[in-house]
Amino acid sequence: MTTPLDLIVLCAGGHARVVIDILRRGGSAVTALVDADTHLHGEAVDGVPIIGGDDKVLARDPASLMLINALGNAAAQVGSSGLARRRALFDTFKAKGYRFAQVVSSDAVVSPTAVLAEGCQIITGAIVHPGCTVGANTIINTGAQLDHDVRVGAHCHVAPAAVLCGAVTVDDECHIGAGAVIVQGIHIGRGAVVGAGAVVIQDVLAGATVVGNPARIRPT
Ligand code: JB2
Repeated sequence: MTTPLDLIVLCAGGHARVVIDILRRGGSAVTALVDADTHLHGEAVDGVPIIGGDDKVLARDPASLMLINALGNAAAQVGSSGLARRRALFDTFKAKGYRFAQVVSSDAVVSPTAVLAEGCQIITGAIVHPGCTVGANTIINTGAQLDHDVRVGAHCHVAPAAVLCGAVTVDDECHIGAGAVIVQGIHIGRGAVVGAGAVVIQDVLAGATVVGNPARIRPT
Protein backbone atom coordinates (compact mmCIF):
# COMPACT_ATOMS: atom_id res chain seq x y z
CA MET A 1 0.00 0.00 0.00
CA THR A 2 1.32 3.49 -0.84
CA THR A 3 0.83 6.42 1.50
CA PRO A 4 -0.79 9.46 -0.19
CA LEU A 5 1.55 12.44 -0.49
CA ASP A 6 0.82 15.52 1.57
CA LEU A 7 -0.21 18.54 -0.48
CA ILE A 8 1.25 21.74 0.97
CA VAL A 9 0.47 25.23 -0.28
CA LEU A 10 3.19 27.91 -0.11
CA CYS A 11 1.63 31.30 0.84
CA ALA A 12 -1.71 31.91 2.46
CA GLY A 13 -3.16 34.91 0.62
CA GLY A 14 -5.88 35.42 -1.95
CA HIS A 15 -4.46 33.10 -4.57
CA ALA A 16 -4.21 30.31 -1.99
CA ARG A 17 -7.97 30.48 -1.47
CA VAL A 18 -8.47 30.02 -5.20
CA VAL A 19 -6.22 26.97 -5.50
CA ILE A 20 -7.64 25.34 -2.36
CA ASP A 21 -11.14 25.74 -3.79
CA ILE A 22 -10.16 24.26 -7.17
CA LEU A 23 -8.42 21.30 -5.55
CA ARG A 24 -11.39 20.62 -3.27
CA ARG A 25 -13.80 20.67 -6.20
CA GLY A 26 -11.48 18.21 -7.94
CA GLY A 27 -11.51 15.87 -4.93
CA SER A 28 -8.03 16.67 -3.53
CA ALA A 29 -7.52 17.85 0.03
CA VAL A 30 -4.76 20.34 0.86
CA THR A 31 -2.92 19.20 4.00
CA ALA A 32 -1.57 22.55 5.19
CA LEU A 33 -0.29 26.01 4.24
CA VAL A 34 2.93 27.81 5.13
CA ASP A 35 3.35 31.58 5.07
CA ALA A 36 6.19 34.03 5.67
CA ASP A 37 3.96 36.21 7.87
CA THR A 38 4.33 34.88 11.43
CA HIS A 39 1.09 36.60 12.46
CA LEU A 40 -0.77 34.07 10.33
CA HIS A 41 0.77 31.01 11.96
CA GLY A 42 -1.86 28.98 13.79
CA GLU A 43 -4.65 30.53 11.71
CA ALA A 44 -6.45 28.78 8.86
CA VAL A 45 -7.53 29.52 5.29
CA ASP A 46 -10.97 28.13 4.57
CA GLY A 47 -10.37 25.40 7.12
CA VAL A 48 -6.80 24.52 6.08
CA PRO A 49 -4.25 25.20 8.86
CA ILE A 50 -1.28 27.56 8.43
CA ILE A 51 1.36 25.49 10.20
CA GLY A 52 4.27 27.98 10.11
CA GLY A 53 6.84 29.28 7.63
CA ASP A 54 8.83 27.71 4.81
CA ASP A 55 11.09 26.02 7.38
CA LYS A 56 8.21 23.63 8.14
CA VAL A 57 8.45 22.36 4.55
CA LEU A 58 12.23 22.29 4.51
CA ALA A 59 12.16 20.01 7.57
CA ARG A 60 10.26 17.43 5.52
CA ASP A 61 11.56 14.77 3.14
CA PRO A 62 10.89 16.08 -0.40
CA ALA A 63 9.64 12.64 -1.40
CA SER A 64 6.82 12.83 1.16
CA LEU A 65 4.91 15.78 -0.28
CA MET A 66 3.92 17.87 -3.27
CA LEU A 67 3.99 21.68 -3.20
CA ILE A 68 1.71 24.29 -4.71
CA ASN A 69 3.03 27.80 -5.24
CA ALA A 70 0.23 30.14 -4.23
CA LEU A 71 2.31 33.30 -4.36
CA GLY A 72 0.41 35.13 -7.05
CA ASN A 73 1.52 38.45 -8.36
CA ALA A 74 1.04 40.51 -5.23
CA ALA A 75 3.38 43.28 -6.34
CA ALA A 76 1.87 43.47 -9.81
CA GLN A 77 1.10 46.90 -11.11
CA VAL A 78 1.89 48.35 -14.47
CA GLY A 79 5.65 48.36 -14.89
CA SER A 80 6.35 46.20 -11.87
CA SER A 81 5.67 42.51 -11.94
CA GLY A 82 5.97 40.49 -8.75
CA LEU A 83 6.85 37.42 -10.76
CA ALA A 84 10.56 37.36 -9.88
CA ARG A 85 9.58 36.57 -6.31
CA ARG A 86 7.21 33.84 -7.44
CA ARG A 87 10.00 32.38 -9.55
CA ALA A 88 12.51 32.55 -6.67
CA LEU A 89 10.17 30.60 -4.42
CA PHE A 90 9.75 27.88 -7.06
CA ASP A 91 13.50 27.71 -7.82
CA THR A 92 14.47 27.58 -4.14
CA PHE A 93 12.33 24.54 -3.42
CA LYS A 94 13.15 22.83 -6.73
CA ALA A 95 16.88 23.16 -5.98
CA LYS A 96 16.29 21.23 -2.77
CA GLY A 97 14.48 18.40 -4.53
CA TYR A 98 10.85 19.36 -3.89
CA ARG A 99 8.22 18.89 -6.57
CA PHE A 100 5.30 21.11 -7.54
CA ALA A 101 1.84 19.80 -8.39
CA GLN A 102 -0.17 21.15 -11.30
CA VAL A 103 -3.52 22.74 -10.48
CA VAL A 104 -6.05 22.31 -13.30
CA SER A 105 -9.60 23.38 -12.54
CA SER A 106 -12.25 20.82 -13.41
CA ASP A 107 -14.14 23.51 -15.31
CA ALA A 108 -11.17 24.74 -17.34
CA VAL A 109 -11.07 23.50 -20.93
CA VAL A 110 -7.67 22.02 -21.72
CA SER A 111 -6.99 20.32 -25.04
CA PRO A 112 -5.45 16.86 -24.78
CA THR A 113 -2.78 18.11 -27.20
CA ALA A 114 -1.74 20.95 -24.87
CA VAL A 115 1.48 20.45 -22.92
CA LEU A 116 1.48 21.63 -19.31
CA ALA A 117 4.72 21.88 -17.33
CA GLU A 118 5.38 21.25 -13.65
CA GLY A 119 3.50 23.41 -11.20
CA CYS A 120 1.48 25.34 -13.75
CA GLN A 121 -2.01 26.39 -12.74
CA ILE A 122 -5.02 26.52 -15.05
CA ILE A 123 -7.65 28.38 -13.08
CA THR A 124 -11.44 28.31 -13.19
CA GLY A 125 -12.96 28.79 -16.63
CA ALA A 126 -9.66 29.18 -18.49
CA ILE A 127 -9.37 27.76 -22.01
CA VAL A 128 -6.20 26.17 -23.37
CA HIS A 129 -6.65 25.16 -27.00
CA PRO A 130 -4.83 22.55 -29.15
CA GLY A 131 -1.10 22.89 -29.61
CA CYS A 132 -0.60 25.21 -26.63
CA THR A 133 2.26 24.91 -24.16
CA VAL A 134 2.24 26.35 -20.66
CA GLY A 135 5.58 26.63 -18.85
CA ALA A 136 6.54 25.66 -15.32
CA ASN A 137 5.10 27.70 -12.44
CA THR A 138 2.88 29.74 -14.78
CA ILE A 139 -0.66 30.82 -13.86
CA ILE A 140 -3.37 30.94 -16.52
CA ASN A 141 -5.90 32.75 -14.38
CA THR A 142 -9.69 32.86 -14.27
CA GLY A 143 -11.34 32.81 -17.68
CA ALA A 144 -8.15 33.56 -19.63
CA GLN A 145 -8.09 32.16 -23.16
CA LEU A 146 -5.16 30.67 -25.03
CA ASP A 147 -6.15 29.99 -28.62
CA HIS A 148 -4.45 27.38 -30.80
CA ASP A 149 -0.66 26.99 -30.68
CA VAL A 150 -0.05 29.66 -28.02
CA ARG A 151 3.22 29.20 -26.12
CA VAL A 152 3.46 30.70 -22.66
CA GLY A 153 6.84 30.35 -20.97
CA ALA A 154 7.74 29.65 -17.35
CA HIS A 155 6.87 31.83 -14.33
CA CYS A 156 4.27 33.91 -16.17
CA HIS A 157 0.94 35.25 -14.99
CA VAL A 158 -1.83 35.51 -17.57
CA ALA A 159 -4.37 37.46 -15.53
CA PRO A 160 -8.15 36.95 -15.57
CA ALA A 161 -9.97 37.24 -18.90
CA ALA A 162 -6.86 37.95 -20.98
CA VAL A 163 -7.19 36.70 -24.56
CA LEU A 164 -4.16 35.37 -26.43
CA CYS A 165 -5.08 34.71 -30.07
CA GLY A 166 -3.57 31.93 -32.19
CA ALA A 167 0.19 31.31 -32.21
CA VAL A 168 1.06 34.07 -29.73
CA THR A 169 4.38 33.45 -27.94
CA VAL A 170 5.01 34.74 -24.44
CA ASP A 171 8.53 34.31 -23.07
CA ASP A 172 9.37 33.58 -19.42
CA GLU A 173 8.35 35.79 -16.49
CA CYS A 174 5.80 37.95 -18.30
CA HIS A 175 2.70 39.50 -16.78
CA ILE A 176 -0.28 39.74 -19.14
CA GLY A 177 -2.82 42.02 -17.44
CA ALA A 178 -6.49 41.31 -16.88
CA GLY A 179 -8.62 41.66 -19.98
CA ALA A 180 -5.66 42.30 -22.30
CA VAL A 181 -5.99 41.13 -25.90
CA ILE A 182 -2.96 39.96 -27.89
CA VAL A 183 -3.66 39.40 -31.58
CA GLN A 184 -2.41 36.47 -33.66
CA GLY A 185 1.25 35.64 -33.96
CA ILE A 186 2.60 38.33 -31.62
CA HIS A 187 5.80 37.73 -29.61
CA ILE A 188 6.04 39.05 -26.05
CA GLY A 189 9.68 39.19 -24.87
CA ARG A 190 10.98 37.90 -21.57
CA GLY A 191 9.92 39.84 -18.48
CA ALA A 192 7.54 42.13 -20.35
CA VAL A 193 4.40 43.53 -18.73
CA VAL A 194 1.17 44.04 -20.70
CA GLY A 195 -1.17 46.38 -18.83
CA ALA A 196 -4.76 45.45 -18.02
CA GLY A 197 -7.05 45.99 -20.98
CA ALA A 198 -4.23 46.62 -23.45
CA VAL A 199 -4.71 45.59 -27.06
CA VAL A 200 -1.37 44.36 -28.39
CA ILE A 201 -0.94 44.45 -32.18
CA GLN A 202 2.88 44.63 -32.36
CA ASP A 203 5.65 42.52 -30.82
CA VAL A 204 6.74 43.62 -27.34
CA LEU A 205 10.46 43.72 -26.51
CA ALA A 206 11.90 41.94 -23.48
CA GLY A 207 11.47 43.94 -20.30
CA ALA A 208 9.09 46.48 -21.84
CA THR A 209 5.79 47.61 -20.36
CA VAL A 210 2.96 48.34 -22.77
CA VAL A 211 -0.45 49.86 -22.09
CA GLY A 212 -3.50 51.07 -23.96
CA ASN A 213 -5.26 50.43 -27.27
CA PRO A 214 -3.33 50.05 -29.44
CA ALA A 215 -0.70 49.10 -26.86
CA ARG A 216 2.33 51.39 -26.70
CA ILE A 217 5.44 51.40 -24.57
CA ARG A 218 4.84 53.19 -21.30
CA PRO A 219 7.54 55.80 -20.72
CA THR A 220 9.50 55.28 -17.49
O1 JB2 B 1 8.60 33.52 0.54
C1 JB2 B 1 7.45 33.38 0.96
C2 JB2 B 1 6.47 34.42 0.91
N1 JB2 B 1 6.48 35.69 0.42
C3 JB2 B 1 5.24 36.18 0.61
N2 JB2 B 1 7.06 32.19 1.54
C4 JB2 B 1 5.81 31.98 2.04
N3 JB2 B 1 5.50 30.79 2.55
N4 JB2 B 1 4.87 32.97 2.02
C5 JB2 B 1 5.20 34.15 1.45
N5 JB2 B 1 4.46 35.26 1.25
C6 JB2 B 1 3.04 35.39 1.62
O2 JB2 B 1 2.26 35.34 0.43
C7 JB2 B 1 2.64 36.71 2.27
O3 JB2 B 1 2.96 36.74 3.66
C8 JB2 B 1 1.13 36.72 2.01
O4 JB2 B 1 0.40 36.12 3.08
C9 JB2 B 1 0.97 35.91 0.72
C10 JB2 B 1 0.52 36.74 -0.49
O5 JB2 B 1 -0.84 37.02 -0.34
P1 JB2 B 1 -1.62 38.16 -1.13
O6 JB2 B 1 -3.08 37.98 -0.84
O7 JB2 B 1 -0.99 39.47 -0.85
O8 JB2 B 1 -1.34 37.90 -2.67
P2 JB2 B 1 -1.50 36.59 -3.56
O9 JB2 B 1 -0.14 36.33 -4.04
O10 JB2 B 1 -2.21 35.49 -2.85
O11 JB2 B 1 -2.47 37.05 -4.73
C11 JB2 B 1 -2.10 38.06 -5.68
O12 JB2 B 1 -1.95 37.47 -6.96
C12 JB2 B 1 -3.15 36.84 -7.44
C13 JB2 B 1 -2.83 36.21 -8.80
C14 JB2 B 1 -3.19 39.12 -5.67
O13 JB2 B 1 -2.77 40.18 -6.50
C15 JB2 B 1 -4.48 38.52 -6.16
O14 JB2 B 1 -5.49 39.53 -6.25
C16 JB2 B 1 -4.27 37.87 -7.53
N6 JB2 B 1 -5.51 37.25 -7.96
